[in-house]
Amino acid sequence: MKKLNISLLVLFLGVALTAQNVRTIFTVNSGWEFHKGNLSQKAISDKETIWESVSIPHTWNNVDAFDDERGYYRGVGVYKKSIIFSKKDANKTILLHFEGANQETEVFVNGNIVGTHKGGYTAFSFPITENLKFGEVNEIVVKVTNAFDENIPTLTADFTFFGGIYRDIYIEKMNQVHFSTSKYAAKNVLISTPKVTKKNASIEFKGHISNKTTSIKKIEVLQSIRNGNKEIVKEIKTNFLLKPNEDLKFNQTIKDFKNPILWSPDNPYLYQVVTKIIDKKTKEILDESVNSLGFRWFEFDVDKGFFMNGKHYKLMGTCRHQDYLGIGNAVPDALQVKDIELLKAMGGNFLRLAHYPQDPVIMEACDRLGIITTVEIPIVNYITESKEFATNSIEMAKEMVLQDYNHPSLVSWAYMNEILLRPPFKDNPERQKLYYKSITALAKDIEKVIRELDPYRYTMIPNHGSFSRYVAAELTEIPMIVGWNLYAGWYGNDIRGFEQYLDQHHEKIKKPLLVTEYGAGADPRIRSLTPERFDFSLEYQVYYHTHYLKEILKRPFVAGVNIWNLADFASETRHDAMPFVNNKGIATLDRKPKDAFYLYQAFLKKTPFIAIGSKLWEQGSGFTDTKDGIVCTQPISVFTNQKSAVLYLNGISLGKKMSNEDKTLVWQVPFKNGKNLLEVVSTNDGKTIKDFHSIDFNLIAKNLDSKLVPFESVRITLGSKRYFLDELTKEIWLPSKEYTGENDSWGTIGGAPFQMKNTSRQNYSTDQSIKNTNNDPIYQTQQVGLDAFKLKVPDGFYELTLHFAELISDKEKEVLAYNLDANSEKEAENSSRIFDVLVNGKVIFENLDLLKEYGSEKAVSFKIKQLVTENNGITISFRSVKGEPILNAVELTKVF
Ligand code: GCB
Ligand code: CA
Repeated sequence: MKKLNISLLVLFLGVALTAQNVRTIFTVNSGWEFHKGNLSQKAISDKETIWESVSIPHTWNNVDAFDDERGYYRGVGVYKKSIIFSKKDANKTILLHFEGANQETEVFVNGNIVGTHKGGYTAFSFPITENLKFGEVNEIVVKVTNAFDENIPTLTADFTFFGGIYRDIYIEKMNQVHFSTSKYAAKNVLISTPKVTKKNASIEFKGHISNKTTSIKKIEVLQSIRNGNKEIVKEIKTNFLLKPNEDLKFNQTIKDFKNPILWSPDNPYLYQVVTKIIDKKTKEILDESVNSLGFRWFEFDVDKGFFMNGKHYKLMGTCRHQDYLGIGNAVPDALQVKDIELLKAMGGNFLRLAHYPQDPVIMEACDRLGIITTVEIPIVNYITESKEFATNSIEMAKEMVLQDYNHPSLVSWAYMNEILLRPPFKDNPERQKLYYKSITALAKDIEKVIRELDPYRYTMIPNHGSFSRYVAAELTEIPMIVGWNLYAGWYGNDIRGFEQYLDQHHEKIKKPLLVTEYGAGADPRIRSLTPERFDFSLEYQVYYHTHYLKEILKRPFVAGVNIWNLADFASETRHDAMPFVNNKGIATLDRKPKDAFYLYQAFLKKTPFIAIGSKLWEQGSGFTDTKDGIVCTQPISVFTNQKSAVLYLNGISLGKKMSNEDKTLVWQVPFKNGKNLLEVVSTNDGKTIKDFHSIDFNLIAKNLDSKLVPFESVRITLGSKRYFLDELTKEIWLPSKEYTGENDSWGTIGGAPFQMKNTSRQNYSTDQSIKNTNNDPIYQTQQVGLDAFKLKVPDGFYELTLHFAELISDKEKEVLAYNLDANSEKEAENSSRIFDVLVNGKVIFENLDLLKEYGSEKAVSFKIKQLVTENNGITISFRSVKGEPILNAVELTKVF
């Protein structure tokens, strides 16, 4: 016991002694003050200036990127902070390291500029020693701007450019002799494994050592490799002589690392490399660097796909954006890592860090969990044909490679996403040719730089589905892998266009293929029993991915795929069902799985898996199957990789189903009013797995005055086939139908669903968000030119709410007016409509002119109290004064 204590004491002392000397690294995230807007040096120190106290990670767009208004603040924000360094630090080299700030940054220490950085997604470090006062208070000021800059990628894109210091800030204190990394904020030791086999591996270590002293230093660089049990398995050391003020480039190699335990998605085995600079004279450790190391070899084959360590892997995964519900891109590390765990839980083994390098914790998690990765610089959609733009792009490429160089999970670098999506100079072919030339030239330059820095990985360009354009611009020629972002069945009408595209590539381009994006939008609040393109239902997303998955798995030449996207993400330019959000995630903005996520689990997971779908909805609603029925039958999907399963409703079996090629079992479930408990059980080879889901069902009688299911309330969206869940009230809005005559109890009479001109979006055609509501989908569809809407409810006192929104925008009206064919003239006239609304024959609104009174794309609701007597029910009728009347939604509640 005593002996142990002494040895422990010695151990602690030992640690304490070395720890004093080597580099210390810590975050300086706390205690910042922030001012939105630019400030002069004078205003920064002015007592009148108003500051808000914040901590890093921080963005100034977490609110305005999600609010009801278009646009978000793109400009300067100023951060400042006091910091004290002890006098003992005076002989150190001190770096300020930023993991990322969007997108241009200037850093000042005590009023002096210490560095500037361009680009929102890569790290940067500035030495600040010379500007510090030791033993006194220092002031750090950081100015960041996310304003548009034509010379900095990204210029435009389908995601929000949240501004601010949104990743960690670190201080690094080191000795005068140290690994120098401030250039490109590179990894302090670059480690590669040029040759790996099962029997033997070679390892290369590269870096720079700086001697900031005025004397010659004799040093030793020691590389110690520890295995997973943290036992030293290999060491090498090399002596170097450092002249005063020298920045020495070093290079060490191990040629015979015997029987390496290989890194792979199945077994992501990591070694640990500790590199030390040791003073030969004093034996003092001057600097220390820690890195992980994984041994693997890999290859992309044109016909057979991806191989790692000789084994075939179909790379199945997603892309990822870095933002999160309510906090934008200022996401704490712990939450970021959960994304990689989510991908792993999906059964994924592949991640495309699109469209930019991400927080270091992401790739660290991928190394640890066995997720293969690609990463890219954020050139998206357009380039600027300037020297600065090219230089900034190249600098970013260098930063990316030198910062992410050591990750065993990383197999390819990428750049230029969909660069020919909307090439400018449409009306000037000669000019456009020059633009194309600039793109090709820039691609070649970036390709060259990346290959020189890292000859051990692949390169890739992700294109959109416009085959010949990219071939003509040589963009399928320049990189080693061709990526395609394919959306047949979403943007493109015919879903089979997907497999045709794949086969076309395989036939014509002799390069490995990755499907770098594919996806369909699904608003978690929308479901449909008749899913169709652009309805944004969870069900259409499942349909789309089922088709794609099967086609992908059939084709070995498809090396890998990345679903667009792991989760929904902020995109300020989008106005779909959920404004300012791209809903192609297979998880929500706060990472709740959508049904498509379970589909992937069923296809990809190797362990027994079963899940009941529609989990995002704990509510259900619908009309009884028959007039005097007491149940409503609706389908429930179960996703499983098992051979069969039985579904129970409130303990009663609904029968056994055998698995099929879609790995989706569908039961027709007779829901009753109130709680419905679903339990699915699968027993195969003696093993049982289960899943549960409880649905609170709001049953409405088909015959609205049924005695068996008394009427309480109903909510109907017109011109729509979707079910919509209001997340606040938990009420469900049901699709509309036509009133078919005396035997029917409710529906529309006359008119047709709204249909926007000049769009491929079919029924769900407004790509406009609706102001003054969070429930845009209720207002985005409507019945146009209707005569009436009938609800034959029993006698009583009711509250009736009519919901309107003029969907023809002012912009649309202009287009129509200029388009002088007969039809559009009629259309333009229709767009300014005036009508009367009557309830049970009584005029409620006379000459209602929504456009004039409220403007277009505004949610307009009217509540009306209505007494119903003598079995008359409620009839809302419309009388045109000018143009066609409209109605978007109806809500009816019985008061008593
Ligand atoms: C793409 C883009 C991506 C978009 C996506 C979409 O091809 O690369 O940035 O978000 O399509 O959803 O339209
Ligand atoms: Ca971080």
